[in-house]
This record gives sequence, structure tokens and C-alpha cells, in this order.
Amino acid sequence: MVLVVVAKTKSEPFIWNKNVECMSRGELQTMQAKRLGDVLKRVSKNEFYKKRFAEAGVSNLAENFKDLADLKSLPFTYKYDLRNNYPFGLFCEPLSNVRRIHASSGTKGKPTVVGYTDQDIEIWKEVCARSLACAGARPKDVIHNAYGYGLFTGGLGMHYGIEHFGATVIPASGGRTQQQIMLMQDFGSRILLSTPSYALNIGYHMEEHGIDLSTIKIEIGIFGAEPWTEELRKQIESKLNIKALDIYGLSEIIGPGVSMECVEGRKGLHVWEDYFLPEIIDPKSGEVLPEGEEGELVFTNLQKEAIPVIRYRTGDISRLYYEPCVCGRTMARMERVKARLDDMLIIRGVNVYPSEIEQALLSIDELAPHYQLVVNREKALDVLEVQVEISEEIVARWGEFDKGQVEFESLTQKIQKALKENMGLTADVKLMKPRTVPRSEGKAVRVVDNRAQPSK
Ligand code: DLL
Repeated sequence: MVLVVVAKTKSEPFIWNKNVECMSRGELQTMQAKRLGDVLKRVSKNEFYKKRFAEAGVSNLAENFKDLADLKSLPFTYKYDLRNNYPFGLFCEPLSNVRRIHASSGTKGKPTVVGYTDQDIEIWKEVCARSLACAGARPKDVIHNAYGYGLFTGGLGMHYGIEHFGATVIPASGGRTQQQIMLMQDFGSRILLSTPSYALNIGYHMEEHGIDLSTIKIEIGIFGAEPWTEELRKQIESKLNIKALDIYGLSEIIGPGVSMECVEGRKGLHVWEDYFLPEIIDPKSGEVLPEGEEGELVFTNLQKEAIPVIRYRTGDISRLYYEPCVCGRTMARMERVKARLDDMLIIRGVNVYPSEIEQALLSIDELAPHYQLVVNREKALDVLEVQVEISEEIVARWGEFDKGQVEFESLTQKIQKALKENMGLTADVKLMKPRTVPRSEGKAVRVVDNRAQPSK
């Protein structure tokens, strides 16, 4: 008997701009070096940068710095630089050439303001279109955009990218979840764009209201704007029966579309390096770290007109990898952002990130993925209370939700043990009834910090 094995032909990855996304590293570096020279000429006319470079002893910037290796001798730019020079101090173009302004809210004080020229908007459209293709979207798709519209870059940034990509955009923005579900059902959207916490909210809303999952046609979710874990990805994928992919970005660099996970590899996010030059540094010393080491992400805008930033300290913790990817793209990949440096909590001497707590909680079957971390200061000691919902099934099995019952006590102990064993953390645990932890409609508020003077 002759066995004929017919190889199943795998569909080719859809790459938006193959010439650039699959460039050799040598070609890419030549392009980056040229663009770095140009952007340094541009910023050297700005008063803030003139002063910053002079203070750092960097002179004749435009002439002296053309080589990528010289980048590490340039000073960093920080979020507070944008705040201290509010609103337009870091702009390198007159407002008459700035077509749009966005701002990121921040919890206190003035927002961080950014601007875009016509060309900046073209670049933003391009990187968002690349990101959509990278996630497995196609120009014939209907794309439901539930990122907030307004000063936040998520909604409008992706909106223009979707139109440029040639797909149909549904500008849903955040909130009114019932209506969003109806629109997804009626318009047959195949792609959902939102924060991961809002996607989960949609999934739970459907379940709680008895809405059949098969009435929506979403196959792919493009989720970002906040840290999320692999465990949360699994929960979203099973709740909505979709593939969930990670998109990263920040207003100071452009907005969404700085990097995107590819549907083929799902192992790290491709950084669109022809526009955004990434580095990983040791946050304490500022030294550049080698490939694969964990540190703070730093980006330099290579081609931005209105407000290009040089060596911008994102505060996000990640790693960079340069090895080839199964999708064929050659652009560096960054590991999913673990956390923001300033989100780190120090609880009785233990340094812990909310994402680590999320990971531990989501691995406990009896819990729902809805939690909040409340920090108080008691007699000079920081005390963490982990408030987490019990799943509906467990409450149904118990028959009631009563602090006195044996199961209640043993579940509390199980969570405390997991936190202690996984990260050495001692925390109070408050089990919550289903649907009592506030649901997210945009970026989730994971930490409620009640300390008068945060020790961050
Ligand atoms: O959040 C831009 C964006 C919109 C990205 C939509 C993705 C999707 P900002 O409001 O300026 O911009 O917040 C930027 O959010 O420094 C990270 O701390 C965090 N962040 C963004 N994407 C991710 C992600 C938008 N995929 C800040 N994973 C960044 C983890 C993320 N954190």
C-alpha cells in the first residue's frame, strides 16, 4: 500500500508592508541611522532639548550624532518633562502645522499633551494598519472599535488606521455594553478592539444576560492599553471564544500601534522599528541592557514632526528579542509588558506588581477574574487587601454567600497561601460576591491606593 501524504498548505501571513516589515537588519539599521540624524536636527531647534543636551554636555548634535551606537550617550526624556513644559513646550512645529492634539489623562495634575502633523497622522495610520494585518485582520472585515474616542489615543488612532487599512470601522467607543453587543450582533463584526478588561466585561455581560455567544461573529480581539497576563488572555479567549492578541503603544510615542503581536507566532510584539527605536535599560543605572534582559523600555521617535521624543523612558517593563519570527517579519519583538515601574507596590518590604497578583488569583478555579487591590497605611506599615470575586458556580454550589461557612474560610486561606508561596506576599483577602467588583469600560483600575503619601 502506498501512503500519499498531502501537505496541507498553510495560508501565507498577510503582511501589510512586506518591503519594510521583512527588511534585513543591515538595511533597517541604515534607515534608522539616517532617520536618527534627521530627527536630532529637528529637536536641536527646540528650546527644551537645547537645554537638556547642553546640560548633558552634548554639543553639535546634528553633526556629531549620526551613528546608532551614539544614541546611548544622549540624555533621556521623561514624562515629567512633558508635564513641566505643558502644554506645547516639547513641540517642534508651530501649532499652525499641528493637525491634531491628544492627551493622556494621568491621575493627578495636568495631562501629557501630544500633537500630530499631517505626516505624523499618515505614519500613525500606517503602523495601525500594519498592526491590524499582523493580528490577522483583513480589509474586508467589519471592525468594532471599543477604545475610547476623545483625547485618549486609542479610539481615534485605531479608527484612522482601520479606514486606511480598508476595513469597515464601527466607532463604538467605551461603555453602553448592552448596545455594543447588539451592534456586534447586527453588523457581523469579526474583530473587536478594546482594553482586555473591557473585553472580559463584555464576555461576562453576555453570560449574565443569557446572550448566546454564537450571535456574535467576533473571531479576533486586539487588546491593549493596560497590562494583562497570559492567564487573563486564556479567560478572555474562553469567555468570548476568540483569539486574543496584544497591542502596545503610548501617547508620547504615537498612541496604539507602536508594537503588535502576530497571530502566527503569538510570542512577543513586533516593534515597528523603522519609526520607533527601542532600547531596554536598567531603570536604576540607565545602562543599556543586552538582548533578552528585563528592564525599562525606552523609545526614540525616528520620524515624527510635531513632538518627536528622544530616549523616552516609558516606565514599562519588558525585554527585547531580535531572533527571526515564524511570520517572516524581521522587526524586533518586545515581550508582553509585565507592568509599569510606578505600579510596583511595596508591601512590608516585598516588591510586587499587580500583574503577579493577577497571575496567582486567576490560577485558582473558584475565583472569577474580577479583582481590586486596596492599599492602606496602618501605623507606618503598608497593608494590602486583595478583593476578589468568587465565581457564580461556586456560590451556587455553596448555596449561599456567608462569611461563617467552612468553605469561605478555606478559600480565603487557599488564596493567602498562593500569594505567600508565589511571591512571599502577606495580604488580607476579602472574598466578594459575584458582580460586586467595579467593571471596567476602559483602562481597569486595579489598585486603589488610600495611603496619604504613597511610598512610590
Ligand atoms: O494606552 C495607547 C494604546 C491605546 C495602546 C490602545 C494600545 C491600545 P496611553 O494612554 O498614553 O496610551 O498609555 C500608555 O499604557 O506606557 C503602558 O503602561 C500601558 N499600555 C499600553 N499598551 C499596553 C499593553 C495608550 N499592550 C501606557 N500592555 C503604556 C501593557 C500597556 N501595558
